[in-house]
Amino acid sequence: MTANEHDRFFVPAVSGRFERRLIADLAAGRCAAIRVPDFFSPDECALVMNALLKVEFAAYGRARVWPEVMRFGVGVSDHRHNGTISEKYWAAVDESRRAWEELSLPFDPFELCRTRLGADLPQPVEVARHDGRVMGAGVAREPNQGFLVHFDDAQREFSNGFLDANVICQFAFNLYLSVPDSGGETVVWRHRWHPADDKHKPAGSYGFKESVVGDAESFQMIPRIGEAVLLEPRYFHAVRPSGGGRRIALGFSVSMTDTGQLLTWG
Ligand SMILES: O=C(O)CCC(=O)C(=O)O
Ligand SMILES: [Fe+2]
Repeated sequence: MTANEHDRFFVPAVSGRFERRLIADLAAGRCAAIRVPDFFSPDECALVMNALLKVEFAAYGRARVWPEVMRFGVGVSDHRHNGTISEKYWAAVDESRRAWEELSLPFDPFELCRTRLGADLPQPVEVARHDGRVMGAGVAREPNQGFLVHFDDAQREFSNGFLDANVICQFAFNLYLSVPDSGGETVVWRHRWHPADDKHKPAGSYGFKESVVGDAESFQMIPRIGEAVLLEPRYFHAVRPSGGGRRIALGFSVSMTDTGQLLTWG
């Protein structure tokens, strides 16, 4: 296939909700992302954003994540040690849970995401467990300077038994609470990691040089406030730098198990 030919399965689907059929399409590779505008109402977004305006965000580890990305809450990616979850993660999860509770929101935004994400599914969407312990529910992420080209695949980053379930595939979930005036697009390339790609990866960085995607087909999504996106994170993807204004999204990973249940973790 040459670069200007189009794969009909490499498309973002758009819908009023996360239909069971579309989630199956994403898992099966019949689409590359699902976009649900107005997943949160403007009031719901404003409530969470106003609370987040009053707290300080912390940076992801700068050795691995540069340009700097800010976050409120904990992600397992900063607590990976030789392919396992380091013990410090669990204390950070407790701390993060407390910090979110201290916002005193009238609802738990991650729980609301899970409920709506699972509304058309036969099983509830739940937070994943690892060795019986409940993992983190997610983070508020602020990549104002963008995310480098990267892919996310826990089965490559962690050794077997990452979750207490038989995982079939993994998605990335984002709910946009604040978007910049310009920039901040999410770009997805029709290219999946190949061992030879590592020559485009500076040592220690989570990201690759853009040369890794070559002339692969791509699409971009301009985030809107209240929109939720579920994407296939094994496709290389990036976030472009923001041109003024904060770009803040609630984010977590989603794993589909062999019973079709969705489990979230961050
Ligand atoms: O913020 C976004 O749009 C995508 C961020 C990302 O890299 C991910 O969710 O895996
Ligand atoms: Fe990602």
